[in-house]
Amino acid sequence: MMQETDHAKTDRLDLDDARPRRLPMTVTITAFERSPDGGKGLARDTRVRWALEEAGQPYEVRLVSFRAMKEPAHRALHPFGQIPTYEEGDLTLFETGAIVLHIAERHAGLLPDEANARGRAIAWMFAALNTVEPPILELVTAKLLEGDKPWSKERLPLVEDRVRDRLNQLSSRLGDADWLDGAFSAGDLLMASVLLRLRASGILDEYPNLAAYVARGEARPAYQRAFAAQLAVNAGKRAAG
Ligand SMILES: N[C@@H](CCC(=O)N[C@@H](CS)C(=O)NCC(=O)O)C(=O)O
Repeated sequence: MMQETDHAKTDRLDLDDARPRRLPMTVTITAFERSPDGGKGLARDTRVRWALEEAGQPYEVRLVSFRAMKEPAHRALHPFGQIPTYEEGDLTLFETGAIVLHIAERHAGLLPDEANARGRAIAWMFAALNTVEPPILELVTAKLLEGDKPWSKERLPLVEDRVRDRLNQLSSRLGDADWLDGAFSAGDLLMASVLLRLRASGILDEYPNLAAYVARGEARPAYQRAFAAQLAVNAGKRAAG
């Protein structure tokens, strides 16, 4: 066996010392200074907080007003002048799907290791945002922004039924499983976040397995921490916008 000389040992130590140290980078997200929901956790920063909590990653939050969100400094981070954004070193992201995927790809706990299972979990992320969320947002718009229109009463049942169509399909797929595809994943995190928006309408409760699925998501300690953090910002503040 070759003996390592003192000189070689010293060289290695020097090299080790010269190696750039990887300091953990601070993650900063943006959130409403005053959320329109008054802290019910429906603003989309909650999803990002939840993903970071699941991943065990610390983060900072920069609160922005509605006015500041539309100004050039924020638009440089988010082209559509919205929250949340995500900054980590020289990376800036917008869109909760992209942000949650970024977190999930870099940290354990949100995506399975096995390639096919990982692909399916990502498919559920897209399904949540691309297939299930749109009719739910349509319902929110119909109620909050169009409720006073003369045609609103006639349109609302159509919009509600489009939501029910999707929930019927989702409910059949979930069946009595705990999560959409095996263990909890970023797909479940986004799906539960999207479904949460329906609770006030009463429609979620028409699907006991989906209501229980959302409740399981909310019971996760990481969700509880995320919810509490956004509530701490919004509690007692008058909802604006
Ligand atoms: N598709 C975007 C939607 C972002 C979004 O709609 N953010 C809302 C808050 S939850 C917002 O900033 N609304 C204020 C506005 O659009 O002016 C995402 O998933 O990040």
